[in-house]
Amino acid sequence: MSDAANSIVEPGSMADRALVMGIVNVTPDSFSDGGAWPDAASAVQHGLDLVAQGADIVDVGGESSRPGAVAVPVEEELRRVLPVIEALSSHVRVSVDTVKPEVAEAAVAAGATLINDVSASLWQVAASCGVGWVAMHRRGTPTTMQDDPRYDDVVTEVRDALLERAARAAEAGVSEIWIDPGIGFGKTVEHNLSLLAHLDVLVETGFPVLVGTSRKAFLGTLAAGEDGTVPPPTERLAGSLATATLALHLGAGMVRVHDVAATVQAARLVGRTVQQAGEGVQVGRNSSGHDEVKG
Ligand code: HH2
Repeated sequence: MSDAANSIVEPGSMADRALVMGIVNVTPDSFSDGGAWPDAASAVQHGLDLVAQGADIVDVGGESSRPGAVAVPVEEELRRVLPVIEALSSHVRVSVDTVKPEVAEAAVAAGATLINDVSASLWQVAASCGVGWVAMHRRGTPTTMQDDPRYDDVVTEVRDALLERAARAAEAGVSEIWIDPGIGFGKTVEHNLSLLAHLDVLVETGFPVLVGTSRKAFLGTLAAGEDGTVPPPTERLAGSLATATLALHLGAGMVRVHDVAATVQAARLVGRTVQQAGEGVQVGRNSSGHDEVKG
């Protein structure tokens, strides 16, 4: 594996633009691209295409987490993701999108250096494997999470839940910890918008922030025509780019997207704007930043 492909994001590192994570779903049922890359060869080619478009990391997943998704047995998830991770990890940094410790460990052995964990429960695996970890917030499981989600104060509750997990991971020795508000995971349209509008609250924790809005249902709802027609996931690029740009402007260090080329352009634009203002894009914030959190 090349050094570039293997690099861990250093705390406090600066860059010209924030990172773009390209999505490689090796699944038959993902909400926007299920079945598009059904075998390892086509999934690897898709990953290489995303790298050519400028992806900094590719996120390989073998189990959909969309609302109502059915869990996949470990063996099947391994069969889907391992050959893809093995092939891609010599070209680009690879994360594995899984909630199963067995899959995370095998993925790291195959070359992944970041565990993208929508259950925010695998920090011990990340610690023992010596890789980075993404803690994403969610309420419930894919089967139940959209059944009337309620919060008193969604921004504070999500921040506090993520900080609690991130602190445990830091104690366990994980040196690269990302936090992610989990847009669409047990959240209404209003919850998603509040989390985006107040993303600075997550950024201020000091942990680098990852945001995934790409093609999600709330963008379809907000873009519905007067006749109520909701654009399908593949026709939500405008909302995906608008929300990615908003998140980057508010300080997200990475966005997780399907449409890499367009998002890289948007990230460059935000990066240049921030530099024009005399600042820099801080990608890897101090990963022990929980010590600095106020309130
Ligand atoms: N969203 C999805 C999956 N994984 N990981 C993080 N960290 N943040 C997210 O917002 C996130 C995620 C859902 O998107 P997708 O992978 O396109 O769909 P599916 O879960 O149906 O495969």
